[in-house]
Amino acid sequence: MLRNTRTPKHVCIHHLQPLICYTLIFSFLILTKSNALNEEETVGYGYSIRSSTVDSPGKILTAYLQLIRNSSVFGSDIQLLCLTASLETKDRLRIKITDANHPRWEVPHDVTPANPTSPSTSKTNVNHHKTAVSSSPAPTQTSYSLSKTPSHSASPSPAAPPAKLSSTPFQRAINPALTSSTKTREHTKSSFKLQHNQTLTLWNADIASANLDVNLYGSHPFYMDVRSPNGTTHGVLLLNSNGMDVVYTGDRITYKVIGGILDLYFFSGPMPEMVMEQYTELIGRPAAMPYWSFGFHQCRYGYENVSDLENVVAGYAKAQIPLEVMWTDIDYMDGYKDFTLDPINFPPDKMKKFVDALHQNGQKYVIIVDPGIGVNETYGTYIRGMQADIFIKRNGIPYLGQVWPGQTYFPDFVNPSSETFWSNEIKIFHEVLPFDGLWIDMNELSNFISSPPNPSSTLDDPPYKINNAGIQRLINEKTVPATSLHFSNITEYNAHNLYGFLESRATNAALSTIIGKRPFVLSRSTFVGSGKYTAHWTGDNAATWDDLAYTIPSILNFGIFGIPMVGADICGFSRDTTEELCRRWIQLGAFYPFARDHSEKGSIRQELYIWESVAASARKVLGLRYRLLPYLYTLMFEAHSKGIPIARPIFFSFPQDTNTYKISSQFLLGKGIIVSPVLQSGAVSVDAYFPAGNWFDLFNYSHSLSAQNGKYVKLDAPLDHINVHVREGNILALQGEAMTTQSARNSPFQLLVAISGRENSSGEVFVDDGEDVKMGGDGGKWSFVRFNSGIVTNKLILRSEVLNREFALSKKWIIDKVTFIGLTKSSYKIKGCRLIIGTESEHKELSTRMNSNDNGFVSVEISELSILIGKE
Ligand code: MIG
Repeated sequence: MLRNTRTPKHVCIHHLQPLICYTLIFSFLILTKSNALNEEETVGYGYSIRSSTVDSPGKILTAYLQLIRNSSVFGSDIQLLCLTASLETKDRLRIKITDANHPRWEVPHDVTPANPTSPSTSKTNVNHHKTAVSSSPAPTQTSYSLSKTPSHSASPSPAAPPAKLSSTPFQRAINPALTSSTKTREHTKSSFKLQHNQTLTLWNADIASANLDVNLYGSHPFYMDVRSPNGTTHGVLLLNSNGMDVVYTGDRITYKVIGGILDLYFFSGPMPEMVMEQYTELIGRPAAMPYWSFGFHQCRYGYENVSDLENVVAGYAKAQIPLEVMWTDIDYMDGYKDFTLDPINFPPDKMKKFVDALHQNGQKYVIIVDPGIGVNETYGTYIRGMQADIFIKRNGIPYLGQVWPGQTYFPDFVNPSSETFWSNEIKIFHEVLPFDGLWIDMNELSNFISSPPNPSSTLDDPPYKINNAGIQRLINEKTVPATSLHFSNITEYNAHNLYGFLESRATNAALSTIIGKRPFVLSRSTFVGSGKYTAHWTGDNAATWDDLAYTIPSILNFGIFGIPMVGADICGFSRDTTEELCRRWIQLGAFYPFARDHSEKGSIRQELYIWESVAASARKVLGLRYRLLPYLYTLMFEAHSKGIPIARPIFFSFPQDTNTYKISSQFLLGKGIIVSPVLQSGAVSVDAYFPAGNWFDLFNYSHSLSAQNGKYVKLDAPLDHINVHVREGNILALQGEAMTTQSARNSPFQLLVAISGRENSSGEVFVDDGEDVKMGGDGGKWSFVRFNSGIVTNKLILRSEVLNREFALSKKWIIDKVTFIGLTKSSYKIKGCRLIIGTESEHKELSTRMNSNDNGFVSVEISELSILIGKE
């Protein structure tokens, strides 16, 4: 691939973007037809600028690009392209390139609103979007180079020579001089940072996440780019739902997209958290999750009957391990048909009694449903689906696939009538069994059979073969064929990657109406914006030490994709786990945002009480998790209002510490808690990285470590211990340990104040009833408290500011203990503490206890307090 020989035209859009100038260098509009072509052969292809205008006072640039020369590779070329570059907000630049004369498939506006002004929860249906759809694979390819230069740079530095591009309908190279870059796609990877020279394929597929480096269940063509030395961060989304290969070589990214348009969004940051705010402003803020969903979940594929379920619940109670949610996989169904109960093993009366008992105990129940509806003339759901005519079609009749129930039809969630159908089925079944949430699996779509391509179309077997399943598997394999049709003749070819998104949306809407509370949906397949409706688990991992380690990058990725409620199957899904692995896995899994133990049918049982050593670890780590529930829930609120993930890569809080960029074995919860798990068999210590600051062990406040500039520390990690530290400068609101989140919420709050020598400490807590459909917002029943602490003239001060205090006061929550850690003896003398939260009259009978530890830090505990939360 070559630069064309015309005089380069630099179109610098610095009048559009005051801070950063994204410079499009059109000299790089080049031919890219085929990597089979050598340099001479490619000379003279590509596009040239025919005209360009800037309007709406410097906000929109429009350019028409004329094809220079036709090429026969992949069919005919688009003759004229229209490029628009617009500054949609002060920190979002959109560059859209499409066929100037013929409409092409675009991701519908109700999936990702084109110009959202605020977090979008409003929804219309896909079909309201009338963009006509081109049914042929995109026949044109372009490439350009993008460089980030200071806004006043007169002559942008020439981009590095583009990497050789393989032939593809639509492709472009971006050269953002990547220093460090995090993900685009759902792929299991050993590292969080993107490695050089790899192809990331996006085509949603039922491929177990135990497989490295192949396309999995979801598609997220988004990456975050963090640059040393300052940690300046930006994000880039290619909003496109078609199949694609994304090739990353280290200095450039090439998108090889087999349909749709090129619709790029650049989010200017410049901090990671700001990129998340900007990204989720466009794609939608993550859904609020109910308080109970932060408890511990137990699932298994292969529970045999109701008494099996009852015994598991009893096993947890007996072992005194918290169990919040019991789950059931497809085993409960009659012949694997959705919305039915196996009359022998899971009969309705016994099941109802079981669920009622869970509810009486403050516990919850979640069941699985698959999209495929069994073709069976005596099955109500099937009959109603046929009557409503909502199944995906091929050749004019419903497409016949095969999944668990045997022959199946698939509801077409593009069709608004499908939402009505689906909601009605959920409602009918909820009357039989009052479940609390739904788990939607197999929605890639997964199909046990592969239908042959339709010979009269190129869609089922397009000329450019994306690297599906790592072997350029036909895109038709094990899914619904690409020539199938959705509502208003939208092809599966275009809508394939949206299926899980659309099913999540329909399921979320149904649950909020039917249950009338905040919905809990767990979806396997996701797309850009799925976080608005669903939580996610990372799918079928295996019970191996490698898989344990991979869960960290996978979970961090989903936070960045705007799906903060994410977890991996604790103790491993497939294969037999071991006592040691399961023990280490619950130690880590207790700090996943979504914590669920799940295993495959036929594998050995792995409930946490099976081994005494695992049970002991579970009590310890879930004890800490439950104490942290107010903190986790406050992070949920932050995610819901700003899009910032719950579990974060370390660079989120320390973007200037370049050592953090490559870390895939530790992560942050919020801004101040670092989790440093053991990921190797037999290990009893861990080499953990600590960015600058004083860090305090959350299990034992008297231990601490000090990293002046950021350093690796070898920490003891005996078999019963995981290292979890809080950094100086943070205040955590904690509650007591309990067997359910409901009883934990009734215990008094305690504050942990990690005093810092360099800054005031701060922390916040959001409280509401935990299940109102809405979280926060106007007139809502919630309170928000911000705590601040510091040392002023030898006095230790703690203050709070409360928003909407009526709600907290009505609950009569109190703080009964405040612990300060990190006071240094040398710098001042402690003569008792003056504690101010609201009025001083609140500190009547204080009992204080002072401890000092080996590192010279002092901790002070003030107990027997009864400070009302919300009182000023
Ligand atoms: O074909 O429902 O990823 O969690 O246990 C397998 C059975 C279907 C795949 C899910 C897994 C679940 C399993 N499902």
